[in-house]
Amino acid sequence: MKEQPPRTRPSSRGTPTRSVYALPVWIGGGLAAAAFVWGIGAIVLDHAGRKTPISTGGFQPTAANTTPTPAETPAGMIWIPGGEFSMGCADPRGQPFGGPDAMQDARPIHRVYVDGFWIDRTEVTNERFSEFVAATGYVTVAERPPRPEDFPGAPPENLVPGSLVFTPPPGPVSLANHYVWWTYVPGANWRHPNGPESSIEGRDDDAVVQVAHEDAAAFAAWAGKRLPTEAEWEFAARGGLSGNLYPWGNAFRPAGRFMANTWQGQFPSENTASDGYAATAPVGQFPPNAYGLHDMSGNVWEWCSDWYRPDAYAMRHASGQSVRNPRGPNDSFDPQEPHEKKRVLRGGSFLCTEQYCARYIVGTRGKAEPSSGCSHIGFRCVKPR
Ligand SMILES: [Ca+2]
Ligand SMILES: [Ca+2]
Repeated sequence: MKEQPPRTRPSSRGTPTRSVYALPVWIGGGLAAAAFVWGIGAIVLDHAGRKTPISTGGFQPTAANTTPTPAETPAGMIWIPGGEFSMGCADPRGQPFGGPDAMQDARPIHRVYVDGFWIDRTEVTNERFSEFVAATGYVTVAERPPRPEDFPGAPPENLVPGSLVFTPPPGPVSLANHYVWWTYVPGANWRHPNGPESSIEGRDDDAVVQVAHEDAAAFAAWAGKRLPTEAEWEFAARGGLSGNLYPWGNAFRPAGRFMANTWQGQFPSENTASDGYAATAPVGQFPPNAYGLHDMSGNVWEWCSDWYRPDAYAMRHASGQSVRNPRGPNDSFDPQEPHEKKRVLRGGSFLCTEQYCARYIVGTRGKAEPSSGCSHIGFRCVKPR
């Protein structure tokens, strides 16, 4: 982290929804799990329309398409062949680095088919986002004054542009209340990720953060791309493997090597940065997966196009919905914050640790209120053939 902005408890500000409700990541857990009964032995349509029974436990090998790789590859992108794979995550509790959460929203594990696509080799960088802003004059959500109609009852003095910044407490705290380490900071935006005093100068290659979902989608449209579906993202992240815990395999630190920018030390007060980075890293500092993609675990969370529901996978099966190129549910529901719509995030961030989040595990799912930028949320794009 760079300099710390003044601490302001969002909940004490009578604040915009962004500050009060939009905190995206991992509030203890358990509530969502308790709210749903998970289907076992459901029927799923495969990509040929055949009904096949699924098991909640089983991963089957990835069957990548064998169609030829397109001759022309857009700059900075990698061709992902697509095919059929097992999507989801087994309960990681008890695994080394598996964390405290059952990850119920990532089950049942089920077969999904995606067409081939190109995907960015890395997260979108500050430099690339700067090019977009210079070319279009685009103003991100965090730079716009919050509209009174979006935050009824908020005092006008609170409707100031800003965004959510990780602000570590000085000592150990209960992990039950994430407001302790998140602060709505006026003036925080992609150019000033930790507040007005911070800067991205000299950080051209860092992943851009403080981008809302619509900001990421606007960048993608400008670049002739789009945000990935959750299924595309997971297919790419698995790198052709099946059931792997991480994009590179099953050992969190093979031969002691750090493979991703995550958190070391006691969360959230002690960040030892043993992996070399206390906050965002320049993209591509850690080894790629077998498809050549960097930072599919850690560094920054990545927006996907799907609405978030914890029962999205279960609903897909219960309805017999095709699992060919799934685009997610038609609406959002998060029982932890029922009044907020959420979009899917993937991959975890530099704040993820086995003490709290563990969503660097490849099949796990994140979520955030789409108007909320955060100091640990970024994105990458895909491009269909
Ligand atoms: Ca780190
Ligand atoms: Ca990432």
